[in-house]
Amino acid sequence: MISLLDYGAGNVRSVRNAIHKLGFQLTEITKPDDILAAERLIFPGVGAFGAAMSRLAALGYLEPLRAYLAAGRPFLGICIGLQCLFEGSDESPDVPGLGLIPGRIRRFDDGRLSVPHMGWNGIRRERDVPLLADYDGEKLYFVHSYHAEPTPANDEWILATTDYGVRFVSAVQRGQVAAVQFHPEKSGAAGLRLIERFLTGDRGPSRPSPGVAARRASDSPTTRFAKRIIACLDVRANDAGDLVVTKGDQYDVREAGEVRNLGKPVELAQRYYDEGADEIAFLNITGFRDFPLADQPMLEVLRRTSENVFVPLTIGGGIRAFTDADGRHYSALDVADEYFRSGADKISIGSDAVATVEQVLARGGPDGTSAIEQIATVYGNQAVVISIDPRRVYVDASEASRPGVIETALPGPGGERHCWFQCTVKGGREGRPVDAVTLARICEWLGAGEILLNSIDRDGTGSGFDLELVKAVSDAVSIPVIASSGAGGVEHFAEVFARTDVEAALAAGIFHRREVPIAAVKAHLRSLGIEVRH
Ligand code: 1PR
Repeated sequence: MISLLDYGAGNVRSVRNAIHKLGFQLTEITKPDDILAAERLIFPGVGAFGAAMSRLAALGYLEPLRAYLAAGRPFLGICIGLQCLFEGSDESPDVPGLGLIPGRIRRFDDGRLSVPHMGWNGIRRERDVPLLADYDGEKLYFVHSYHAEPTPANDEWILATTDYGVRFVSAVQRGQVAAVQFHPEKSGAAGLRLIERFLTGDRGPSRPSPGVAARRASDSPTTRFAKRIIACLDVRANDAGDLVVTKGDQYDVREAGEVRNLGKPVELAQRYYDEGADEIAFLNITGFRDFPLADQPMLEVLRRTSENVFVPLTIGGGIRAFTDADGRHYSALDVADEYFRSGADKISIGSDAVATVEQVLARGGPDGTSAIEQIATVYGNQAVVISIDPRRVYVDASEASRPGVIETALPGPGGERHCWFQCTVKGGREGRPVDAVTLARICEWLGAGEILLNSIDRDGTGSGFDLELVKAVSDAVSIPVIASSGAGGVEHFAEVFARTDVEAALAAGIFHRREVPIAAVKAHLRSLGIEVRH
């Protein structure tokens, strides 16, 4: 029997789904005594170090957990579940960790690389153990801003390390107590194999193990972080009321009066998982007008997808405060809670982020009540994506010095050589005064962990990403940016990665219409020496 230590701070649905998919039964830890009664304990930590430790203390879990670990009983910590085993973390300097492993958790602060470290990276095995016996050099999914440092004092614990500006600890084990910094439940087949190894116990390698010296030689000397390829599903009900994946041309999803229907959301997501998408995003594109918690089919799509798709899932649309017909008030956090409970790993905020930034600018600062701040506090910055829907607005040279205005190589209809990128809300229907660069900067400051950067001008055109827009935004922030809108062929992905610093590129139409397979995009990037996940 597997016991799951869910301290109620984040989404652990994907861990549950992975365990069920592997055919195991699961019980939940609901009281301190359950910890010592567990046969195998999984601790998927989510959110911040301090919040996790405080929550464990408040629930009375700390002492039984210490006793369980001290007895060396089977344990698998994931992400914060690894970090809590150390003595403390710079994330919450006053909160002690469990202190099982010597050393502190530090922030990534290389200054050049995006933080969080979000995406697919390798691991370099430092020890030959059954837990990693099936690992075959695949990349695994990481998402964290803090990392454990390898030191001589914790050397005997270190199973694997990973490079991201610095070399950090990506897996530890001593006896039956193990923990990993990556998310095996989000790392595709490679991650599921690792979880299965833990669940079945140390039954020895299933295939011949070459031994640690040979392993070290076969693992690359430094691990390499991959650019991500994301498939995006714009979802809405068609006129018959069926939930369909649709796709617009510059956000117009109707063709001959009908909502374009490109397939069923769950089936399409499964196809993209099978074809090697690194992430899948669902955008509930009418969420801005329909209350998403009333949209049970959309939540069901998420639940069903997350049962079989083991890469990160992002969902956006309608994340904002809402009062229903009975006068009941829901905060944006309530809406996000429901999306996370249904299987989302990240939520994306569109229109509400624009309203927030306008308020911040008007007030001269944040007040802690925005959806971004509230959701980031509970679920961590990495769980909050800002989806921006900008449109080019051309201006003449007299406005060149206004904030957000760039000189463009693509002149406007009147020959204008300057433009700015105007944020829109409600699916592009309404333009707002704030520009995309300012929006991205302020959202990062408020605690967003990633930017999904669309372009209404390029959406559905197949003419390539708007490189000027992508560069302007990605140069302005240090969180990861996903370039979106306009991919028409493999060369457009190569171009956006070669000419800007974005970490991910997203496409919809070419994947839905089977014009360009995800594998072809990755093969092309690999041929150019751009690192991708196999
Ligand atoms: O404002 O928080 O309710 O969120 C609404 C969300 O729905 C936003 O993320 C917004 O981008 C999205 N959305 C609203 N209306 C549309 C529409 O198309 N009419 N879709 C829409 C945005 C853009 C991308 C698309 C890329 C790539 N679609 O999702 O997938 O442009 O397409 P391509 O590769 O085919 O060019 P809120």
